[in-house]
Amino acid sequence: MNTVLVTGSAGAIGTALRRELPGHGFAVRGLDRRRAEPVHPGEQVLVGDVLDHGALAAAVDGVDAVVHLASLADEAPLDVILDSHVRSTAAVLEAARRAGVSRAVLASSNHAVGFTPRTAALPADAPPRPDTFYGVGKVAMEALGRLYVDRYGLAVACLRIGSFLDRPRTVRHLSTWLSAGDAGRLVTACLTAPDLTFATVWGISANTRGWWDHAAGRALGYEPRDDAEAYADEVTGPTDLTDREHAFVGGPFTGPRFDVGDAG
Ligand code: 15L
Repeated sequence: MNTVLVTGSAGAIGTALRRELPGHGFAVRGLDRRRAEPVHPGEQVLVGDVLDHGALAAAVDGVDAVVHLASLADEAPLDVILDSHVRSTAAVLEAARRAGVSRAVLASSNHAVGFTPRTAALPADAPPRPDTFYGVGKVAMEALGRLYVDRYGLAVACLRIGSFLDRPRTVRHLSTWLSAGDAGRLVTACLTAPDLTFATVWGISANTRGWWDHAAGRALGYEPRDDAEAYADEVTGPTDLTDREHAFVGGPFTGPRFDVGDAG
């Protein structure tokens, strides 16, 4: 069985992947600064920081692939973003390369392209248009992935994740939701696609109202099954498509609440 290192394994997506990936045939080794209860008997759970060279080197030793999730999931001052997204990704990719690990899946975000306006079937390789320092960090993360593909021949998939939640809470989430089951299917596709070199793929479910094109994910074998529409009666929020919630990929992150002046 292939073993996968999941960084940020105590977080929401990390916990979901620890649940889901064994059902897809992977043994998971988790690494997180916080101790997480194992969700499967015998699961390997390591406590450590990806910026701690020794802890990271021990964590990647002997694994077949890395899924790098460890990072903040929100806007923060630029210095914090540089550590959380840029230095951490550089450390993980370099540790993977040194350990002979040939494949990495990186948790990018829709906010790497958050200022992209609404259009029909937006491709997953839309060029960078970050909406925040957080989005800038994700652009840099993707660039580091590309560097390790071109310079060292790693296979790297960058997931431009939408809204990973147990269930959609707002009207925007009816387009952007990613379920836990689909997160497991998406990461499995990225870990197993035979022809992967470098790809950016949307991390969303098969949402009826989705406007981000699934083609790149499908090309890797991702077949999402869940649809946020099942929760449409429960959600609230603006419905006007000209509202920034819907007019841009990044929704609320494009608004004045996230002006970057004070965050630097
Ligand atoms: C993200 O990338 C964030 O981590 C999360 O907090 C949400 O803002 C999500 O995107 C989203 O766009 O809904």
